[in-house]
Amino acid sequence: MERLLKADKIGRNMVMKTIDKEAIPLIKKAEKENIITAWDRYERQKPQCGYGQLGLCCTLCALGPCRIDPFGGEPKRGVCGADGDVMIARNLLQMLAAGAAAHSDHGREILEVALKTAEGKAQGYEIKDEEKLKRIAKEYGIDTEKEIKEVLKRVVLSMMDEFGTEKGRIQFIERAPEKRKEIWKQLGIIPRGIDREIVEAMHRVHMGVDNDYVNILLHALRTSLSDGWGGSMIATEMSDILFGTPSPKESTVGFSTLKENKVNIVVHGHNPVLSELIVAAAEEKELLELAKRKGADGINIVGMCCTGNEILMRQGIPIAGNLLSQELIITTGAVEAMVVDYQCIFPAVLEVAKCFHTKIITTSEKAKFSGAIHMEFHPEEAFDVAKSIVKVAVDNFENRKKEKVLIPEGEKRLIAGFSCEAILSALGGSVKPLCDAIKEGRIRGAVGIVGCNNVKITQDSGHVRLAKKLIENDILVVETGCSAIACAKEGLLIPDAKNFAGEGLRSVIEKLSIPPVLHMGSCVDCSRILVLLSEIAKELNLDISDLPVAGAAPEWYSQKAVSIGAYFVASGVFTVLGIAPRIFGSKNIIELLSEGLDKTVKAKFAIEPDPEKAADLIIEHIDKKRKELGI
Ligand code: CUV
Repeated sequence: MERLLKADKIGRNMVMKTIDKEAIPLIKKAEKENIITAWDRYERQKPQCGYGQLGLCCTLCALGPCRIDPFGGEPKRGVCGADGDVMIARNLLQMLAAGAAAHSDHGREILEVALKTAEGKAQGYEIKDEEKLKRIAKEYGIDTEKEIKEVLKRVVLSMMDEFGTEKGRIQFIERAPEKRKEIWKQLGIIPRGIDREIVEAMHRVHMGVDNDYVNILLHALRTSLSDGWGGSMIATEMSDILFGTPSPKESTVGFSTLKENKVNIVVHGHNPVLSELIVAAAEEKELLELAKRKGADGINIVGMCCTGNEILMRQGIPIAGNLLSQELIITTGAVEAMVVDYQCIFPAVLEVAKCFHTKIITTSEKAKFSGAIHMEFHPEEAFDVAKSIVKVAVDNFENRKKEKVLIPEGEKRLIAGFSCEAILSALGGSVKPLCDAIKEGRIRGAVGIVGCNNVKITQDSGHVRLAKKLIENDILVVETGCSAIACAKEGLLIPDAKNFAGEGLRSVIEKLSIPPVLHMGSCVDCSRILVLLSEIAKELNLDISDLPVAGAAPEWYSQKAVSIGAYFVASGVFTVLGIAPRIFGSKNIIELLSEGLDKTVKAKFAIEPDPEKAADLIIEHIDKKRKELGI
């Protein structure tokens, strides 16, 4: 409770919206032109509902909405009789299930495209990483001597089976260290199938089903594992097979990646099956010629959020911003089209776009926005649709009003593309040099900073301050999602950022010519972090929970982040959250998610809104683990 109040106080006193320097002229422009952004809407929501913040509000069924008095008075129970523990646990599981569903459904769509590719029915897709396909085929026990498209088809069908799964145990679980699998087995939380766990979660939160908060939260862990080691891992691996496994690429970041003299297209959302083809379509001669005829010097694609991370990691396409940048980028007046698929897209982009010539183009049957142009994407005619989308943007260039354009200057460099394969290759083929550096203390530990932006924290400040303090203390940082974009804007994703690193870490990264903060990809690529941790643990013959590592989500907002946080902890990673989850109405649940989990899965959550203090907690944890290992 005390922590939550503290977090809220920080929220209320917040004067600064962002530390992104390129965002400031755009925020001023928005204010001047009366363009409403998420920060304004947040102000208008205040005070946010106190019951809701504590998790003591239930809207699951029509007996309610119900609420519970947090001070022990009446009402103590909802109409059905649920107490605060059950209410909070059910709300949390429902939130997590939505996040796991989002990641996993994204994974399923990649499989659908891959299947059509294997059958020769998809337009514009091919197998880019045969070596990886064969490696994964072996994990599934599939014969790799067959024709490559046949191998792909069999792998895809086996992965599709993971969703319903008859096997009763998803395949990639086998990648975890033995000790970890044993813990999951003892607790009975090995995921049986991706859809199964998510559907069961929705069943359990139905009124009158699971009324034991411990049991509900155990299933939450199982559901999260079906995401991290299931849906997300499948999304990552199959994306690598279709679009190539990322390797280090130099690019640029920020609003300044928009070009005044070019047609600017922002791809926003999550799934690379769309953004990859938009990038390819923008290279088509006829479209480039059309752009020229319209008076533009070319077509400029920039990414936003995780679909941006996907094309940045594989193709070096510039990344314009993260979650809280999406309205501001339209405010530049220089965006011909914002093309979206799904997840993390504010409905508000439509409203902002009304003030400019920007067209919002939706592409997914499951994610329509009223008022947007809908151009549906299907693998069979994907490249044609991609070209039509780019054409809409090019045609729109002549509607741009020069006097309304404001593109901030800056353009920071970054290096992205650190897949596990890329990290291993930088290390000379095995994790051993990294393990040695950890043992010798040149690297004190490693931390994965992940997740979003949230209006409750000055944009990017949580990610950047935490990352800076960690690298200063010789802790290697790996990042995904909006976190990686935040640190890129701050110049932490280039080898020159070694100047922010402590002496030990600097000596290692200098030798490898890598930055102190490694961009590992999009949110589904948090699964890469699991694989890397497993490799390190196996090399040292330890469990993940024995390693001097931690996770952090300093500015998280989304349901997906709940799932990521849960599978980090369930996989043995101590994880610090910068935003309080809605659990403070139950002492039992606070106790369970901290000490209770520590006793069972050997890792726990901590909540700390101040990034400096979060870093202290992490350093303390890492030093404790080092001591236990005698290093
Ligand atoms: Ni990509 S990290 S807002 S949900 S893109 Fe979505 Fe994960 Fe950023 Fe968060």
